Amino acid sequence: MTSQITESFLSHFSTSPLIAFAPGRINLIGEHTDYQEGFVFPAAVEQGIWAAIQKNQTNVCRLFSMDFDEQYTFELEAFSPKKGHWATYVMGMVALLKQAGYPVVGFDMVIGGNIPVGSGLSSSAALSVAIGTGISALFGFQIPKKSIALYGQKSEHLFAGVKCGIMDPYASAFGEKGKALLLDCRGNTHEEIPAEFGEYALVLVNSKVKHSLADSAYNKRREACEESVRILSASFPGIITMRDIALSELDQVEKLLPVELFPKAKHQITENARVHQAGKALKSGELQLFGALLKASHESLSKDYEVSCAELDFLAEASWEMDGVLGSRMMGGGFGGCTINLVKNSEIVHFEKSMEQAYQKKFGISPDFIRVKISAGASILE
Ligand code: GAF
Repeated sequence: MTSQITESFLSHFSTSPLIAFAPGRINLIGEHTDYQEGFVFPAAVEQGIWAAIQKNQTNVCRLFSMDFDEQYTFELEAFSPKKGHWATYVMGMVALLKQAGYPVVGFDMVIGGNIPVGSGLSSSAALSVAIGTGISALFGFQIPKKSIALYGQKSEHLFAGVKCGIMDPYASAFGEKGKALLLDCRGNTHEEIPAEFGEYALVLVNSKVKHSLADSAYNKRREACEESVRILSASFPGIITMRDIALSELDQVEKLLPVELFPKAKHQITENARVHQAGKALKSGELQLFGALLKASHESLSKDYEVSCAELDFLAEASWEMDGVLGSRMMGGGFGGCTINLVKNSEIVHFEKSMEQAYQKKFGISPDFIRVKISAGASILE
């Protein structure tokens, strides 16, 4: 991919670029908890976004997207990022960097990647992190990784309209080969835990669906949590987010919240507990327990948090029934995208064949399978 990006850059701009790479991410467990300052357990993957970049001695940014085969140019003195266009991610990052006082001047950029579209591996976060990493290196800004992740999150809020948490850009920026990041989304610090699964491996099944309500439902879940915190703070003084409620307080929470809010709060409280249990299980090699936690997470996301869909439920449930599968759950924001499955190496071929047949029969869609390799975070390629 690196050589294709370089070639494309040379053919469009005829100078030698610097190349930044930022990976997509998976999430082992801890879903929809990041925006409530909770705990998540993501890791970077080998697929990602490449951004080739070079100064152009003007006040204009000239962009080319290999995926869209499209050019886009904007003036640094007057530009307005608009929702829904790939160039918005570049303009969004530039706008935030300029606002923070970084003296960005004109550059040329070619963007390309190999993250399957709609797979839920978070190509948009990888895109922002690749752009931020590239700009930082090109102009010698030395922007800390955490700031790049935070700008990526803010850009998504402001210009894509999704009130996402920090997990995706953080994992893209901080990923480590062979390690998952147990991330505390209050203060944004992490512990690296070796992602060793012995005779098992992680396989993603891409449902190839993305239901249209995803973005608005995502923001609504966030609002429901904020409403619960407002109600609960009368009885739990000092709480800031759902992360401040312990598992042992669940019964009390049930008495205080209206019936429509309690299941959402329950997911937050139990999912944070599951992340810690999963971290311990992975450290001690208790893979059966780890798999059981994946299943419990899916059930909670589907029944209580209501962010799954028929396709994801079908894939997870079919997986639970199969020999050689320790666990399975929907991954990411939901309403489509992938399930993540822990499958015995010797059973992967059988697993993929059976899932393909069953899913095709039920939904008329042939799913994609991605065997995941946990890889390093963003970098400048030599
Ligand atoms: C999306 C968001 F971008 C993340 O911040 C996170 O909330 C995730 O959905 C759900 O865990 O990927």
